[in-house]
Amino acid sequence: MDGPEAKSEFGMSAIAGCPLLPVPLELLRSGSPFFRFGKHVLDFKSPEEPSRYIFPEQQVALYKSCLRDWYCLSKTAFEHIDWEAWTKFIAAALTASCPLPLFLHLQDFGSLRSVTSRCDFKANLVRNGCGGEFESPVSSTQVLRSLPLSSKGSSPAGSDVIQMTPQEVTVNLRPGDKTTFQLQVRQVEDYPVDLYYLMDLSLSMKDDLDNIRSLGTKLAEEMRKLTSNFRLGFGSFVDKNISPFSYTAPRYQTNPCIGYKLFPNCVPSFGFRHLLPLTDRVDSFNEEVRKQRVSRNRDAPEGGFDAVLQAAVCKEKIGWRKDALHLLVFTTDDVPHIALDGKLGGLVQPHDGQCHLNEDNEYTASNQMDYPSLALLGEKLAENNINLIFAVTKNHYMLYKSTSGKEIIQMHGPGE
Ligand SMILES: [Ca+2]
Repeated sequence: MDGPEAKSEFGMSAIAGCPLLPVPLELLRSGSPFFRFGKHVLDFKSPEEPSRYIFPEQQVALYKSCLRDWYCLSKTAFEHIDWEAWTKFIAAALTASCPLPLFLHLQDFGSLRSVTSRCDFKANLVRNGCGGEFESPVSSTQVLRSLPLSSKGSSPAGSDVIQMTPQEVTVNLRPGDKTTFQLQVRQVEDYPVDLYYLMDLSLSMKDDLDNIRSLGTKLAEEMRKLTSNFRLGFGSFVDKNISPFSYTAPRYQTNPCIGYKLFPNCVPSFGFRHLLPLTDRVDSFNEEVRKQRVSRNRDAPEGGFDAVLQAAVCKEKIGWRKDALHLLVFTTDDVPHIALDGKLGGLVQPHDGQCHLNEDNEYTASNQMDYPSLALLGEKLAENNINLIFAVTKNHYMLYKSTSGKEIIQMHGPGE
């Protein structure tokens, strides 16, 4: 036998040879730093001084001298790094000192009769003679903020609506440990809901506009079943009013429908117009929708994502309330333009994700920046805590579903 097993067996047989020796023997697997050039380094924490290295014979003599004091202290893996000298020492110890106890690699705490690890279960440490203080941190859970649940969403103005308690918890866990704590969740009554309605006003939507004229009343009626704290806002979009997205010839400047027999009169194309900040006055919504007229533009995809981004980031203009549920309903009957489409019109500047509404609530960067990317849209919607709901025609249902993963409403109307 060779290697660690052989050494271990040798050590145990040495113990067995001493009838009064209840001695645990520990063979450490270390030591190369303490054995250099065939000599032992005892003061390895001091500056390098080869002249102080000792030969194996000196090391054996040193250890033998320890036996006179009943036990031998060793912090080096003597047996591991210099097996030959170690066997000489053991042999000498057995003949000269037996039945004196022999302790090797004694830790500097606890009973001198123990050889043990510093890191163990407390019961084991006590059993092995450790009588000092134990460092044994326990896992802890501390609730830092626990405001009571709100009963109603329409509680006093300025106070936060609380639907979950506690709000802040600190957990300190030892590795592998686990903990439990209680969470209470309650959906309050009358939770405030903001719904901003974003409408495609391209020509193909003219049939839908009639349906939408009564939408405000219907929405308010339905939402009132869920909450009495409901606000409704309204904005519209078409597409960028530059070529090739829209008709830009001088004759179309004021009426892009001119010469179009089916619908000869309409308003110029525009990127996005914020028409009604969120309000609890449903009649304002109906009135605003009633005033809207459709436009006409050239290509099938529309610029609605420009409008979605503005509705998301212009929170003060739109009037999103801090504690309300934010719903942004996006209606369209066609596919959207997305980032890089703007290059067709010479718009090479990517969207900067900022609000660009002027005093008249018109989107001013429409003809300066590209359409936003889906990634930018997702980022801004998440940042402003806005749930985007697509209300689209059946033929584009799958397209919008794949771009969002959010809720999709199929619109049913003429021309389907
Ligand atoms: Ca278009």
